[in-house]
Amino acid sequence: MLDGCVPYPPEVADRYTEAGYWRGEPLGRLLRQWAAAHADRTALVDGDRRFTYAELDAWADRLAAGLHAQGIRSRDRIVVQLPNSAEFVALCFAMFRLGALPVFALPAFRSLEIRHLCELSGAIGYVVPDEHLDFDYRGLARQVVEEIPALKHVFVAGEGDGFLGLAEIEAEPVELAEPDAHDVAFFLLSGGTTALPKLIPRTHVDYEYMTRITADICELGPDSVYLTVLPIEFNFPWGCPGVIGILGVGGTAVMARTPNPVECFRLIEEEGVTITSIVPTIAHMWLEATEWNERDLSSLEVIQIGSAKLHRLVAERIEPTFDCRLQQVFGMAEGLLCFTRYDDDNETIVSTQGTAVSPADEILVVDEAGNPVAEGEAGELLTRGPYTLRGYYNAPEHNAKAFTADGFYRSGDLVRITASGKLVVEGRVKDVINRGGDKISATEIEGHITAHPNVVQAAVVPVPDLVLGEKTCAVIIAEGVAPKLPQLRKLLRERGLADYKLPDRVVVVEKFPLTGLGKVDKKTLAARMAGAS
Ligand code: J2J
Repeated sequence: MLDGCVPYPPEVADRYTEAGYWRGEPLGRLLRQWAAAHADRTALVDGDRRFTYAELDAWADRLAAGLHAQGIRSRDRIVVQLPNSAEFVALCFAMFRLGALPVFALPAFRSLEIRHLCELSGAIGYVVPDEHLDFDYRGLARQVVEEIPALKHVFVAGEGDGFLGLAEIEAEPVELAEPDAHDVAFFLLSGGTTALPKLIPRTHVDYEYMTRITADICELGPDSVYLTVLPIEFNFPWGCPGVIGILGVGGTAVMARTPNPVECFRLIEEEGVTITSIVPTIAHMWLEATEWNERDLSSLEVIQIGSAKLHRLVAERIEPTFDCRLQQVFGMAEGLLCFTRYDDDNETIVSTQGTAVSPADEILVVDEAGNPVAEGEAGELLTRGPYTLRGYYNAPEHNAKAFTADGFYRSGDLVRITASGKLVVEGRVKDVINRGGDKISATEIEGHITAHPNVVQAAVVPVPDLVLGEKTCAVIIAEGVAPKLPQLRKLLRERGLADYKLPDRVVVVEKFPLTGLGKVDKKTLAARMAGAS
């Protein structure tokens, strides 16, 4: 395995292989098999463009040869920041064939996050669109390239304008050595428990298993049509079962550029979408939109909702409004997925996050001392299994805290298991704000806010919000004139932060409540802020 990754212990890996979970085939080879089985079926729909499996397969070969000709080799890291698009899929499979490693960056990321990802991954390349949602990514790339000398290659999906366009590098397919299926295929990002995101190495075998088992639970087949609504770099739309899961059964993945119901409902009607995955905030927006949007959504069979707590009242409206099933999903880029099942009773579907997708997933619910809680009590969720990581990339010190000695990942989520064995998310112990499914590290934002000359101390806490679930409240102790919200937002934006991380509220206080250990008591502070709005 790539240096800096923590492999599964050999006896565990053997067990997963013997049980048939891990099949030992790299993702690049799998696309070839899917293309052989479904050559003329539509694999991808992106705007006016449609790609058959044979076309996608050939495209990935030409791109792999092109990257190789540019000097990209096996295990080279490339930060990929593309909108939902056919290019993203073709490029990833090209890199899988080459053994080069995509590092997934959200389109919302700006210079600070991209710089961090490049440095952390040791990337030699960066792929951007020319423009997306009125933002000039080539400008961002120019800025990043200047600051990161190791970044030797920038490729642009669209007009290169000084950089190489992805279409320009395509070349006649060449013979390439296949990567080891047990090695890393790509890197996902952690949801911000630390000041800056950590890299999650996902292997070919673990990811293929996860997509296969979830496609099976969702009963996907060649006639299934998946609508990619969330950013494709996010684990949920990419592989739960998402784009890879649908390709594995010969179905079609349709790309939406935004979650806007005007765009998404049109695509559902025109393409006969059967399944999609969204976050509660989008579910809320779509429910409202059904009141005025008259598109025919009757092809929808299931809507998966996850990434943040789904309010029961919203959950109850999904099936009657869309005349399709609701599937609650509790997941994490680190691995473990829990789904409600189609044959669960209605109460289970609206009020729980279901059960783990693999029989080999191991779940522990523990108290602060690390001991299992009494049945039905809430505690921290610990997990390990055939598609859950054993360590973040190049992070030995953090890994020592984030994993138990026997390889369980400490999720930072507070959960309880009901009498019938279903998981319910109760809250979390990690210092994260879950803003409509976007995870924001409180520590990261506090660090940037205290860069303001008049801020002595800052504590960032979540406050409840009807639409987003949670919003970000910055509580500050100031010296002299305290900055107002617009000033703080401007400061953070100038420091290169993504927009979704900017605080929604700022409150000035004289002092913070403290815990017995003298640390800021964030629970009490959050409760005060929730009451103060
Ligand atoms: C409450 N909190 C939830 C839920 C995730 C599928 C679905 C989601 C993610 C994801 C994902 C939740 N209710 N139903 O990767 O493949 C919070 C938890 C969790 C964190 C993980 C997938 N579903 N969460 O959200 O890595 O706090 O992955 O630990 O972005 O989201 O965030 P992330």
